[in-house]
Amino acid sequence: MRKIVLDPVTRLEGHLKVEVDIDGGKVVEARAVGTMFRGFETILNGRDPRDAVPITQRICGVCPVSHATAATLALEEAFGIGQVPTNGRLIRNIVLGGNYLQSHIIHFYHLSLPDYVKLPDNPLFANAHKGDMRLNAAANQQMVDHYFKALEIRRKAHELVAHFGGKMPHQVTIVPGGTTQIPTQARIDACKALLAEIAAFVENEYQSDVNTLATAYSDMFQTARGVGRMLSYGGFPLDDGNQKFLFASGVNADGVTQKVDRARVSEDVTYAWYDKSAGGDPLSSNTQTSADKSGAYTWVKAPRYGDEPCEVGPLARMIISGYHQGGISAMDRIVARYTESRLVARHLAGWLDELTVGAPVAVPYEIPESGTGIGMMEAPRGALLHAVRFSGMKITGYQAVVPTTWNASPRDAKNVSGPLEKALLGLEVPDPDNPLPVVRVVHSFDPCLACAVHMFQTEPA
Ligand code: NFE
Ligand code: MG
Repeated sequence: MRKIVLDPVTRLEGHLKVEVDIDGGKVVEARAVGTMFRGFETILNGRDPRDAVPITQRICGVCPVSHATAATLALEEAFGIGQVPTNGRLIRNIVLGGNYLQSHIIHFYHLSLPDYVKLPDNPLFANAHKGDMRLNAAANQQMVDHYFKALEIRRKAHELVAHFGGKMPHQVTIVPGGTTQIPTQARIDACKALLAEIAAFVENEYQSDVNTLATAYSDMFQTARGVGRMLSYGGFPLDDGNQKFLFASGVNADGVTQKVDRARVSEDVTYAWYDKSAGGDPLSSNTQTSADKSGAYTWVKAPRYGDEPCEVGPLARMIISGYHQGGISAMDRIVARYTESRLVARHLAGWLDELTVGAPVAVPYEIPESGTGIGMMEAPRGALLHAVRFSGMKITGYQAVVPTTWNASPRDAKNVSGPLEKALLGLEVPDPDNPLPVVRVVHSFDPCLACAVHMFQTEPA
């Protein structure tokens, strides 16, 4: 038996530690460990409910749009705001869509490719992985060229977002009632020009690079199935009445999709460093820590639907929406992220066309003295829920149940693992001195621990 500790295992986004025990060339035990406590939910207590929109964005520099949106939706429910104007809906889709594209491009090219491609002999890549790099020299070089081009394209996606959302990573225009940015023809034209370049990259380079990777590493279609239960809250409204969404909502297992009942979403804290009161329904739970709790091993709570762990993210969305032909595996996650990027790029063009120059983007509203609300949406990494309660115009409780919290969830009261832990169990690791297969599986989920643990503690827990 050999214990391997990868810490951190994520390239950019936060601090995920993964521990695996390997016996007979296979993973027999896996633990996903969130090593940071951040306490955003605690920071919100006592503040004006509207502060949730700017403050929760700071949870993460990769997906601030999603936290702004989820907070906004939660407040809209609490404030009794119904429909936002067409322009408001479209601008939210455009800002989120641009953010999806930058997020998926950075995942494929900058967070994943280094697991599969030999990077240049350059001090920047001095710690790159070795071994099992299967592409021939020409294919490898093309991927490396696209690694650098993707940095440019990703910058353009940020620019697109900035036109209607504000400069990344601070989206200042998403507010309860709609948005604050009234469309001008100049901004629409600028976004269209940026989108043309981004979409061409997605349809050409990204598509062919995903195919190349999927062909060379086709065995990755047989690995890392995880829990097999997929969850999506639904994303990108296509009409003003919120009847039609680009991504459907649903819970899917064994080929059957059921409607999502938000009352069934809860968090378990049996193995997380929190007090019992921090578990349960996000509308009534809290973020009370318990750093000395025996048996606990992570700052990540364990979200459950009913009693079940669920995988969230592009693969879940593509399966539930009927866009994914394959199965559930590490490579299916990479392919689904591409499928989704193409869909979003194509729809972005339509949303830009649908905007009406000068037309309203928001509706006025009154703020009640007290209330509760839940906002549910799809962030690039999956299903995101914010729950707010306030009275006397002060927040009395705020909970965020975040995509990576679902995917990197620890065991629950029934000792059942979350998707990432489960995906690692049974994985073949022929050379324990080079646990590259483990890294590939972890990265297929595109984990973001900044989001998942949403105060940095300078002393070890
Ligand atoms: Ni920090 Fe995030 C996304 C959210 S994931 S990237 O997408 O919400 O846990
Ligand atoms: Mg939380």
